[in-house]
Amino acid sequence: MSTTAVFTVEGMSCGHCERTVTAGLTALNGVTNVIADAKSGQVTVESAAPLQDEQIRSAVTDAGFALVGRI
Ligand SMILES: [Cu+2]
Repeated sequence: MSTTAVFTVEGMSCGHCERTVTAGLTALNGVTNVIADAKSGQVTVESAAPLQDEQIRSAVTDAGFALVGRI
């Protein structure tokens, strides 16, 4: 069973930012799909099992952006 969670991320301004966030989150164990949208600041993360918000937060931080929260 897969899980989908949507987060707000601060600081994405273009397609490059979207790709950076997507790559960082895709690298997390269990993540099967990531959709990052700079315009809305929303990032949709699909995973095989629910992920801890802190895992998402550190991946987003490592990519150079700031996690605002889960929608
Ligand atoms: Cu950018």
